[in-house]
Amino acid sequence: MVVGRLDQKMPGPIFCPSPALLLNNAKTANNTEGPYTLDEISLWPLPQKFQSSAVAFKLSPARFQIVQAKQSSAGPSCSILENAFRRYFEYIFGDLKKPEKSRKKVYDSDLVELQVWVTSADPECDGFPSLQTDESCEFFPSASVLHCAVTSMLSNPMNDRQRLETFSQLVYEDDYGVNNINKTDISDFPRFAHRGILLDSSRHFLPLKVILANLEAMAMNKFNVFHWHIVDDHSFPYMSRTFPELSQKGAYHPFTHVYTPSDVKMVIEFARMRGIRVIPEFDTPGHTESWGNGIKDLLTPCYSDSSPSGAFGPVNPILNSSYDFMTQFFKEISTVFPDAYIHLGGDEVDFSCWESNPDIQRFMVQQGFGTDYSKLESFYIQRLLDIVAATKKGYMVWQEVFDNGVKLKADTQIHVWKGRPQYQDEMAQVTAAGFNALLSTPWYLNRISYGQDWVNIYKADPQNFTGTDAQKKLVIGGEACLWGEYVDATNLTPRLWPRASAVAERLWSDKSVTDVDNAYNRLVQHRCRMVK
Ligand code: CP6
Repeated sequence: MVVGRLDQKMPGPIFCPSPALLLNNAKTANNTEGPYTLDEISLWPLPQKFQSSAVAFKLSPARFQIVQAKQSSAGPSCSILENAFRRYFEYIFGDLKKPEKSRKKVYDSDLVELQVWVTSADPECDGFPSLQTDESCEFFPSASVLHCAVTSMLSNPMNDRQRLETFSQLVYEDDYGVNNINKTDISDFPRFAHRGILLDSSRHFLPLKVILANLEAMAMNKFNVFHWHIVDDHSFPYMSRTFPELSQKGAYHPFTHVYTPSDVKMVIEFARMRGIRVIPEFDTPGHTESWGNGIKDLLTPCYSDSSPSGAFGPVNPILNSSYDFMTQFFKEISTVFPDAYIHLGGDEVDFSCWESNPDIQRFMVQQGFGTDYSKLESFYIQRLLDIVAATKKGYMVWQEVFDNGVKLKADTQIHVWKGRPQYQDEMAQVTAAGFNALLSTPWYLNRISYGQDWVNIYKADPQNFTGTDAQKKLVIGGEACLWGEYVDATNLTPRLWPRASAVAERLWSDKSVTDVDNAYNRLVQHRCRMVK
């Protein structure tokens, strides 16, 4: 076995091929067909409208700056802009304060400014992104300044992140180590408003650092929703102010494996700076084993041979105390998480424990539910939805809630995740009933196989089902899911990326962007950017 020695040369800085190099490679692979031009190869996800030219401008870190345009409506203290300008400058030129980085590249700069023009009505920029946030942007250079503008008056500094991400992807180093950007006109907007990633912090605890790193990768791919599947059967790491026993007794460790109120705040603020919404999921009545440790009588006692077996099932739907608990709990959640939506789960409810319990059997008879336990599930969900609606939040639910015929508010979003018989049928049924739908079935990234499985991920399309135009419009997007049974801090990043990038392009770029070979060339380079 060869063991590395300390005096051996350490690997140098990561080298990402320039767009020109990639094009040469692509040429030899006989892969130059299509309307794509040289610079376009490096953009991910591909913009909606794009025109580039071979005219290159030099950028000197000593002279170039990112500023707000004079006409911009955001105030000088807009935190999102300040933060994004600083991050992206460093991202493009490196940290100039570090001695090895201060390359003192003082040369003439063709471009002296990137001017960002925001037309938001929120000068302090202290708002949060929402489903309605306009993420469109225009991008055009002229003379010595590069202008970034937004077309819509509804627009918001949130989408500044999208522009700066695109801008940074356009910058490349030439053979002399000089940063260049080619003259490029871009008019861009997302195809879908909801572009999410689900992380599961219950099966394995995910340290804050891992979550933040993932938010950074999400920003590079223009994802805008972090679906935080924060608790489940295995552990309850969310530290509740109202019910501290939940994490004290339900987390893997009461101090080290929990998300404190300040941790949660940090995740929300880090995401906000990147135009990302944080939607927490508190999945009930199933998937709640860990809740039972802290809250007496919350879960249904299971029976075997007419006596309690010691095991517990889903939330007990026949006790008023269960609903009193949910009322207080979701009141807290609705204030801790600023997003207008909460994910309420409602998936995979195992009926066997309810069936075994004589009190539940009696309740079924009283209510006239017969032996149809999905009616009992609906009874619970109905009451939960009323509780959450009273907090003025909208809700998302997994598809079973719709499948079981629960009466839902019109703005409920149905999250499709099952594959049988076909997700296309489910998307058609959900939208035919007039509900917003989002898709995850083809994007279970916890599933792995050998080889380039990003291709099937890339080919799936949330609007690929039989239905009217009105139905297609009800599709608000989708989410890549990374369930945590076999994922922790050690393997999360490589399991998720760059395959999640394939989902990002499907949800952002135009429907017609389906050329796998072209995507491959851009993805290779985008992956390299993310590694860097
Ligand atoms: N946990 C919860 C899970 C899953 C779901 N809900 C799940 C089911 C099937 C697969 C992966 C994950 N682990 N709460 C379903 C939405 Cl393949």
